[in-house]
Parts: sequence; structure tokens; C-alpha cells
Amino acid sequence: MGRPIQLIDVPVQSGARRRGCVMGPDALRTAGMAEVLTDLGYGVSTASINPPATSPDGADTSGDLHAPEACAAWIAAIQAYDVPAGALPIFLGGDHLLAAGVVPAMASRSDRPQFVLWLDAHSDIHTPATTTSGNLHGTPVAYFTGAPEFEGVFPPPRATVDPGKILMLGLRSVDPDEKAALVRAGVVTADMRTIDEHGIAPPLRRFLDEVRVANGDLHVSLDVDFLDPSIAPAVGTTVPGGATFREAHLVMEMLHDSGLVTSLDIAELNPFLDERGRTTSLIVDLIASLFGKAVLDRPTRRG
Ligand code: Z70
Ligand code: MN
Ligand code: MN
Ligand code: MN
Repeated sequence: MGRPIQLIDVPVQSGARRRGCVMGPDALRTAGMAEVLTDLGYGVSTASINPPATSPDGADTSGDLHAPEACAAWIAAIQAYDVPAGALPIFLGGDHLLAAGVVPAMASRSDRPQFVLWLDAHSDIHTPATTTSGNLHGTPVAYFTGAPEFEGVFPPPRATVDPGKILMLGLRSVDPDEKAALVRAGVVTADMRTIDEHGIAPPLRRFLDEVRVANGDLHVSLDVDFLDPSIAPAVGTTVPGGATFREAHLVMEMLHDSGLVTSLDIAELNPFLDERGRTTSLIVDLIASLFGKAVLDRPTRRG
């Protein structure tokens, strides 16, 4: 029996204007997320973080920002949630705003250094000052690395993450202000060009070695648009040229073999845009790989 897993519903969709991410947790459960983990031998419990009373649908667009109050209330609610000691949490989103609540909460859970693997087409490192869309799901990384521009917009983060302990894998849509922020902060990145040239394994292997040496905690944030839209159409903003089925599975298998993952979130799944559940089923299959489903019982070699 592996360590106990808690599935936590976080049906937030205030981080963007398009509706549907609120259905993410229900879709993932319908596709058998709990059963798959139970079959792999884990003890699975469930919980949910409820929508804040203020504008659950995020209708309070104020100034240039979409639904800042609903977003702030969600972040406060997520950060206030205490995962049971010893359990490995999987946060089922919900749009990527959820990471602004989840990552500080995970970083405050132990004294070990917090690492974050950010699997996403986007860097989500805008601040309220630089966002041009006003969609706050494009800001969680700036928030949880301690950017001061969130004061008065979001509650202070419970803990922050050192930008040098973040690996962003799969980038292919980064706005000019975000490029500058990534360089300034020193976030480690492997964009799709790097992945095309060298493969997806080397940057991940280097990162996992760093986590291991530092005896760190590792949070994995999986934005569905990390995947190529041809295999994962159920996202609001599809960006061509994403991770393939095989690349995504390899990432999950390497994560499993590392034994380093301490928490996980699944973001931006919009079941309203899915085709006969195929994106949702793929996500469940990827999570199965992350938790030990393998073709043959032979771990990928490290190093
Ligand atoms: C753009 C913005 C975004 C999705 C993140 C995109 C943000 N950088 N979109 N995830 N699906 O609006 O700030
Ligand atoms: Mn994202
Ligand atoms: Mn920590
Ligand atoms: Mn994205």
C-alpha cells in the first residue's frame, strides 16, 4: 500500500472569463480517478474546498482585472485548507488560479525546501500590473514567488517559493513582460524548442536530481494545455505544438520512479470543451503513470 492520497476538489473558474473549469473535479471523478488509484493500491480519501460566497462565478470584473475579489477569496480558502498529515494531496481544478492557493499551502507544510514542476504552455508569471488579459489564472507564479504587486489584491501568501527551485516544462506561449520576469527571477525553463532539440527527459532528470540532493518537497502543477491540443482538446486556450502522449507519459513515469512528488494539482481542464471525455480520460491515465502504472515492471534508469 502506497502512502494515502487525498483528492481535493477545487472548482474555481474565476481565474479566466470562459466558463467550464468548475466542472473539472466532477469530470475527473467520473473518469475514475479514485478507482484508478485504489486499484494501484493507494488508500484514497476525498475532500472539497467550497466556492467562496462572493461571486462564485467571478462576475465582479473591476477595472482591468477579471473577478479579483472572487480570486482572492478562493486563494484564502485554499490556503486555509489543511491537508491531513501524511497524505499526498491531489488538487482537482479548476483553472490555474488554484496554484496561487495550493503552492503557498504546500510550501508551508514542512521545513524542507519547496520545489515546483510547472507543466504548462504558459509561464503564468504576470502580475496585476502586467497582465493584458486581466485573467488572473495567468499570475500564480508571480504571486507564489513573492512579487509585491499583489498587495491589496490577493491575501499575503502563507509561504513563498524560491524561483530558482521551479522548472517550467513545455512553454510555448510567453508574453513579453513574462519573458522579462522569468529572466529577472531566475526561473529554470525548458521550452518546446529545447524539448524538440534535446528531448524532454534531460531537463527533468537534472531537476529531480536537484530536488533529491536538497531533500526537498516537490509539487507538480499540471496545466492540461501542457499537452498537445490534438490529444487534449478540453482547454480554453489551446496552443499548438504541445507535449505528445509519449512525452507526457515519460514525464509521469520519471516522476514516479523518483519517488519525490509530495503534492500535485491538475488545472485548466474544461470538460465542456471535451470530446467524448477523451481529455479527462487521458489525464486520469497520466496520473496512473505518475502513481506507478507501468508497461513492464522495470523502472526507467536514472542518470
Ligand atoms: C496569457 C494571459 C493563460 C491559459 C494561462 C495567457 C494566460 N499569458 N491562459 N493559461 N490557458 O492572458 O495572461
Ligand atoms: Mn497555466
Ligand atoms: Mn516546505
Ligand atoms: Mn496554460
